[in-house]
Amino acid sequence: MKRRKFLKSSSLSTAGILSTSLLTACETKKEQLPVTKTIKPIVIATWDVPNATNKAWQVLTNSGTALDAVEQGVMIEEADTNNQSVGKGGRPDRDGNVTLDACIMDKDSNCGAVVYLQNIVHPISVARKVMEDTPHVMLAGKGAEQFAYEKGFEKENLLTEKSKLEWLEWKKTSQYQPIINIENHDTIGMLAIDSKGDIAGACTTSGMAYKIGGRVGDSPIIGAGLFIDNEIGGATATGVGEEVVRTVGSFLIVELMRQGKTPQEACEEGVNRIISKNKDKLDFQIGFIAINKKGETGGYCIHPGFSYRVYSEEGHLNNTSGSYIST
Ligand code: SD4
Repeated sequence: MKRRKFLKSSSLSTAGILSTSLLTACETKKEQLPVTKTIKPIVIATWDVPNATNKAWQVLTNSGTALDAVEQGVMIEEADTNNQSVGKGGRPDRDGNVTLDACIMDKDSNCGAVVYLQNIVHPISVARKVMEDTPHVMLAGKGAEQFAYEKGFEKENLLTEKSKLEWLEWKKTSQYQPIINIENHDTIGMLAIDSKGDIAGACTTSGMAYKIGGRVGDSPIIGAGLFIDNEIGGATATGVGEEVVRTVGSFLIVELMRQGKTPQEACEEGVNRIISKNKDKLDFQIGFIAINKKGETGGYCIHPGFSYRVYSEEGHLNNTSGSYIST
């Protein structure tokens, strides 16, 4: 009896020790394992572009990558002739030529861009081909157009009747002077996080209306119109590109987030940097949006009237209030 009792109690205590030590080991192991966070996809875009963010959201919720989401999202605006700042239907330069700029950047800091591209509806997809199929980052003008045809893109007239008539009207009074103005807003910059937590961005525009032929803005310039660092976040810009280029705006905003600022704080500081360089002539529009690795977003603009769309599990939000300053 005594022996049995002894064996039983010793086996129980051994089991106890074992289970305790196993438990401790498990707990220790659990502590050492990386915390598995639920990653929530999210997309954010400049201006009120629900069709574009809807498209990107569909891609993200069907397990698509952030890169596919931003490309397919902005393609909606490129094809929409009612949007006169992007793609087909974009306002022409002062000679009546529609010239498009776009860039794209992925989670591995690969990037591609096209500038001064004519006759192609989807510059963003040509930019992606530059990124994926060439050793280069940027193709311009005729070279970019030729490359697009080689990749199977079709030639199309981008100047719609509406944009043509407006341009003809403009010519009557403009004395051929490009206007640095706020009339041409709707350039689309889009940032997304996919279900793996990876970030990508795209930016596409027909640029400033009635610009001098050959002019290129910030939108296709990596660091200015768009920048992604998959460890930190992403930012993209809309508005007068010359001002964004002068401060390398999107790169600046990502670096400010790296230093600990929230996307909102970083966008505000990016805009304030531009204001500080233009104290006496704030007659132009600049807006930035940003996202960080946690999925927090922000946006800020020099002038009222700026908005940006966010689509996440929490729904579809059009942010307008508190995202701008009046000058
Ligand atoms: C550009 N940033 O070409 C573009 C124009 C723009 O809303 O964003 N318009 O300078």
